[in-house]
Amino acid sequence: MTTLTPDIRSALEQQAIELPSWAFGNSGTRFKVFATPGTPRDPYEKIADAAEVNRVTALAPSVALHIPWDKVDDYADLRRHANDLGVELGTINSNTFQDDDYKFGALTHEDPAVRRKAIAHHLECIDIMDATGSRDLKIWLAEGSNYPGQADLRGRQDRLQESLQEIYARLGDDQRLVLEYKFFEPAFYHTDVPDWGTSYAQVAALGDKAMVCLDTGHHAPGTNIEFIVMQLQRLGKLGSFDFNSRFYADDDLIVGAADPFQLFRIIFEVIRGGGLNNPDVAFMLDQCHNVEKKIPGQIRSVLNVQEMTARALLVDGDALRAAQISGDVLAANAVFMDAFYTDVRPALAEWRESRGLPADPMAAYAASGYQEKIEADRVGGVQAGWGA
Ligand code: LRH
Ligand code: MN
Ligand code: MN
Repeated sequence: MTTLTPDIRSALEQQAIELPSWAFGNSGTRFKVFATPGTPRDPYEKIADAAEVNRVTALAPSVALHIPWDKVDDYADLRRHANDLGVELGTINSNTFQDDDYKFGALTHEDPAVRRKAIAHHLECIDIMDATGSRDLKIWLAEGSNYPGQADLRGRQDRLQESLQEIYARLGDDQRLVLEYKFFEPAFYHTDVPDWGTSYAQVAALGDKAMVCLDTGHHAPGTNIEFIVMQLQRLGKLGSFDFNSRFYADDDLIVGAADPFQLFRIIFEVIRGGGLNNPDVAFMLDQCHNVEKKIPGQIRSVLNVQEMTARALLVDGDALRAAQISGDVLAANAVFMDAFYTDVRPALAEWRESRGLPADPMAAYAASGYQEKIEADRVGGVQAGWGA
């Protein structure tokens, strides 16, 4: 069995992966949303479910909220509820994609009144962050156009910067803004923040508290995502990840499911760039569980990240460098692949047990009775927020 060195164990022990509240709600495609028994009826229940993931894995100490999906009257109370369950409230995600006023844009809109409304929403999100103790405001903009000529591409970039500056100015000293890019969808011709370069240009112009958010599902097929990870870290602007996996587009499947090797390569670059367990680089999930059970789906996800982190930590850095310097292509690749092909699951199970955690968190959750209880208690769960 592979042994995990004390250094590797210590790195794994510090690992923290933030869960998205919306992963616990019902979700689907534009064709159908399937209701799952036991789905949370409000943000309090979403947080309770997230706390279960942390209870069996000790990997998920915080929960991201999406506003207005997770709107409550009293955020300090929601925070107490989370803390009572052993978790924190994390990133606040703004939402300017479900309001008729934003049909032609929000922060980029031609009409100052619409821009004002969208900016006000972000300022409200920052007020919420003050109450929840959250550090990060995550902005993803569903803005763009469908037809050539429809929109003034350049004017929209300028207005975006102006709007972001107003939002940025309201951040507290310990708060950050992370700007997420996505190459298409819902717009199909142009998107206002389509790629890391645009996000970088926009946040670099704001200042040190603005960073880029990299969602792994938001690139064209075949994109070398780990290269982007490397570059953003070189530039000191990799603020956070939205992890998920995809076969085709923004599938939001379980991280590490579609392409475990890609996840390994990404985490290897995070480690190489000093981003692992570095608070500047937040690890988050952004997933939806359309057909599988949601809590086990999240448990599987954080375990996948943990497994690939352990494997990436196993890369023999000295041997790799020696092979790289001597130009030994195949030896370098072999060092890399040896780590990737190492089955770390037995060692991780043993290590979990040594820390008083279940060796098999999936089995521990299944045996806990929690799923049966929520399925019996909760009737009429909410959607993840899509259309809600
Ligand atoms: C957009 C996105 C963004 C949203 C989330 C629900 O595709 O990745 O992060 O906030 O999905
Ligand atoms: Mn995302
Ligand atoms: Mn997405």
